[in-house]
Amino acid sequence: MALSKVTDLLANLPIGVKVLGGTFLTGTVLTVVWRRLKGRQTKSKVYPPNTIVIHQMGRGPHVPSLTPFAIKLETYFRMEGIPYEVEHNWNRKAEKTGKLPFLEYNGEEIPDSEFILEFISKEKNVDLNKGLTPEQIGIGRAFQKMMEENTYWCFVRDRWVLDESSAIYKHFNLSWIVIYLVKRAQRKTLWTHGIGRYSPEQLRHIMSEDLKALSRYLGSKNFLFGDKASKFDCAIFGILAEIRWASFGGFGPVVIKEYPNLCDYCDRMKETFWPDWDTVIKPDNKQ
Ligand SMILES: N[C@@H](CCC(=O)N[C@@H](CS)C(=O)NCC(=O)O)C(=O)O
Repeated sequence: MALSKVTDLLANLPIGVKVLGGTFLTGTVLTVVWRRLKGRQTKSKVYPPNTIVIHQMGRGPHVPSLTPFAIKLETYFRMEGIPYEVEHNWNRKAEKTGKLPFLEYNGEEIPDSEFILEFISKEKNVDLNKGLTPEQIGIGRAFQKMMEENTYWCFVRDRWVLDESSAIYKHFNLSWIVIYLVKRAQRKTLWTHGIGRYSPEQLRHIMSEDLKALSRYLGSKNFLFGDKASKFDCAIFGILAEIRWASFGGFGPVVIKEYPNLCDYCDRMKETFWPDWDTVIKPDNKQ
């Protein structure tokens, strides 16, 4: 279409459509600029050598992070007594993957919670599978990946898309236009992934079946493999904590309550590794 035709078309649009379109465009441009500027703020910060810095979203509400992968990392570092710092900035994502969390270490950026753990294991000489048998490592990997690559997506759709009350968006006072745009983007991602193609009832069933498998394996044990928590518990706890405490208006909390041993397990992980949980989840708490 020739440029003159496009300008004619725009000029002939009703005034209401022009105002709405203009507001929408200005809002989008301002949001992008503001995010870029906010993202740059923490980039210039310099830390002492060998400091582990986890970049993630802000604290709370209900959980120390709205991303399960940051809860996984923090829980692991706490379990192993590895000191770390946290930086909270929704707008600064990993340069290579565009995701959160990511690690900053001596000026280097390492994205992805699992690769972060592998990196730290070499750097700090810790065995990620300490005390586990080869069979347990196999089982742990299978459960972790079920939770991170399947249950997680059920939870994402439940919290961000299916919840008709849009409770998470309202908590952050987001405008209807942001809610509309984020939900639309999420729907697209979830459809491409495949999980977005199930009915809400099927999705809930999938989540419940995953939790049932985990619940059956956990049985009456304290942690996945007995009395001592492992890296796998940290990853699984990250997802369960989000489902139980941070689904906002979603169905997650009702589904997990079908499995009392998983609820007890969440409480146990929280009490063991997060004695400061209640303080940490206060939104103004930065550490
Ligand atoms: N496999 C990654 C997953 C990270 C991930 O999916 N993070 C989400 C937040 S829970 C994210 O950054 N999403 C933003 C996006 O996809 O644009 C890990 O283990 O760190």
